[in-house]
Amino acid sequence: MSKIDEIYQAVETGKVKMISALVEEALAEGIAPLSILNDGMVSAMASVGSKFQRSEMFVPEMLIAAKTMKKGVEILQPALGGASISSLGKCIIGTVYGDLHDIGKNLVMLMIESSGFEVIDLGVDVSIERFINAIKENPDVRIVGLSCLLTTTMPALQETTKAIKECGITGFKLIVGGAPVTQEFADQIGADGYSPDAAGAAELAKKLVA
Ligand code: B1M
Repeated sequence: MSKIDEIYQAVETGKVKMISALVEEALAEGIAPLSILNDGMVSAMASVGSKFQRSEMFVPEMLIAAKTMKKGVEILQPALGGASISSLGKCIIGTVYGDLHDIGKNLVMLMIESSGFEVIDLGVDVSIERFINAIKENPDVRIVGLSCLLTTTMPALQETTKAIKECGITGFKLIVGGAPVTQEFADQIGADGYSPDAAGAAELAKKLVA
C-alpha cells in the first residue's frame, strides 16, 4: 500500500495516534505536501461524507476522522505554509453561526496566512455581532472570510454578509466559501468574492487587495 493510501485509510478510519508518523514518513519520502493533503486527507474526508450520507458512518466516526485530519494538517502545516511575511494586511475569518465545521476554514486560513496576511481567526459558530465587533476592533482589516458547510447555514451566511456590508466600515473585501456555496450564491448575497478551495481563496484575497 502506498503512503498516500495509508494516510487516506488512517483519516477515514480515525487512526489519530498513527497519523502524525504517517505524514512525517510521507514528507520524508519526498511526497508533495499538497498531494498528502488532497489525495490523502481531503479525499478521505469526502469518502467519510459519502459514507455518512449512506448511513455507513455516524457522527462519532465523522468526528474522529476530523480529529485525525486536523492532527495530520498540524504536521503538514510548516511544509504547506512556507514563509509568511504578513505584509498584505489583516484578514478576519470564521465559520458562520450554527455551523461547527472548521477543517476547511482552517486550511483557508493557513493558505491566506502563508500568502502574507495576518489572520485573526474567530473560530466556528461565529455570531454576526462577533464578526462586526472584530471588524470594529480592526478597522484596517483588508479581507473578511466567511465559511459555511451546511445548506442549513446558508441563510446565516447571507445574513452575516448583509450585516457586515452594512456595518459602516468600508475598505475591506468580503469573501465566502464552503461546500454548499457557489459563485452564483456568492453573487446573489453580495459577497465580493468566492473560491471553491483554500488555494483559490488565498489567490482571490491577494487579487482583491492588489
Ligand atoms: Co458534518 N456535514 N455535520 N461534521 N461533515 C457535512 C458537511 C455533510 C456534507 C456530510 C454529508 O451528509 N455528506 C453534511 C451537510 C449536508 C448538507 O448541508 N446538505 C453534514 C452534516 C449533515 C452534519 C450534521 C448536521 C450531522 C448531524 O449532527 N446529524 C452536523 C452539523 C453540526 C453543525 O455544524 N451544527 C455535522 C457535524 C460534523 C462533525 C462535527 C462531526 C465534523 C466536523 C468537525 C470539524 O470540522 N471540526 C463533520 C465533518 C467532518 C463533515 C465532513 C465529513 C467533512 C468536512 C470536512 O472537513 N471536509 C462533511 C462531508 C464533506 O465535506 N464531504 C460533512 C474537508 C475540508 C478540507 O473540506 O470543509 O469542504 P471543506 O473545505 C474546503 C472548501 O469547502 C473550501 O476550501 C476548503 C479546502 O479546500 N472552503 C472555503 C471552506 N471554507 C471556505 C471559505 C472560503 C473559501 C473556501 O472563503 C472564506
